[in-house]
Amino acid sequence: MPLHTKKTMSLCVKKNNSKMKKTALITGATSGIGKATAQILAKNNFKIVLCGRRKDRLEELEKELSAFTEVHSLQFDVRDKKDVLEKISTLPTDFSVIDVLINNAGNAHGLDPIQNGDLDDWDAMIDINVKGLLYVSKAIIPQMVERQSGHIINIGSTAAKEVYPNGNVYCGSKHAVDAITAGMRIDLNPYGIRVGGIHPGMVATEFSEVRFKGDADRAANVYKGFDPLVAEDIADIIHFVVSRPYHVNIADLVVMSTAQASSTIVKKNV
Ligand code: NDP
Ligand code: 8X3
Repeated sequence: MPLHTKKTMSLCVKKNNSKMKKTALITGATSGIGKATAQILAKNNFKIVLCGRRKDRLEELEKELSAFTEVHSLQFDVRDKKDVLEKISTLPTDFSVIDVLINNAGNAHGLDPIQNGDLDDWDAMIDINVKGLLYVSKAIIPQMVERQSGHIINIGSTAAKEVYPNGNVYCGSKHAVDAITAGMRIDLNPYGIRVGGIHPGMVATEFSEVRFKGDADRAANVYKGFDPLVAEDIADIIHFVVSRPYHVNIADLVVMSTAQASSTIVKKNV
């Protein structure tokens, strides 16, 4: 076969593959679970829209994943309603049809008894974990409803299922994510949209560094003495969930390390 025909054929295959690919928009893709999810989906035939606030990390990850797939980055703070809606509405045509939305951006801020809680920490957790998830969903759901297809995965937590000492507002925010997930599944059921929640236990990411405001020693101590989950464990599961046949919706998953039995019971080697 002449070389130029071979080249044209391989270009066609590439283009067709690109058309067959689904697009996943992942919030909180600059770190931890979101980043690992972007990495695994990029290597498994998804186009990726990376979202986060840290521009340098978005750029670095976009470069890394471009070796595997088409990638586009959106920089926004999920708390900024106007910016969330605007940025998502400016997605280039090739990325504008979102098949899979992974609402992952979130963090705990502080770990204090309710009487000592910091109002700014409370605002951050409610505004990011709950309202931010809603703003991003609001930007994407109408197109899924119109197409009568789509898949939304909300990252909750074991803190969505139980409350632990000093977890008060973080647990409240994640209980809200759990309830909103169930509500989405009910309201979007007539449109054939899949909605599920994934609820990890302790995962060694930057999560505790954020919770303890950069106190790296205190953060590292959280994961000492046992094998915690790592971001790739949850990313693997997300990949499994999004690659099921369309009639299968994994509605609710709680995932802990073997060492963890509940939010407060962890078998540690002392
Ligand atoms: P990381 O701190 O590693 O990642 C958090 C991600 O959220 C970052 O990419 C961060 O990006 C993004 N983010 C935080 N605030 C905002 C904001 N205001 N606007 C936009 N993006 C934001 O933590 P994890 O990967 O562990 O956390 C991911 C999700 O998993 C969270 O919802 C968390 O609650 C949940 N989870 C985590 C567990 C754990 O033990 N680690 C256990 C259970 C659930 P950037 O700063 O660049 O904006
Ligand atoms: C994070 C779980 O128990 O570390 O969502 O706060 S925990």
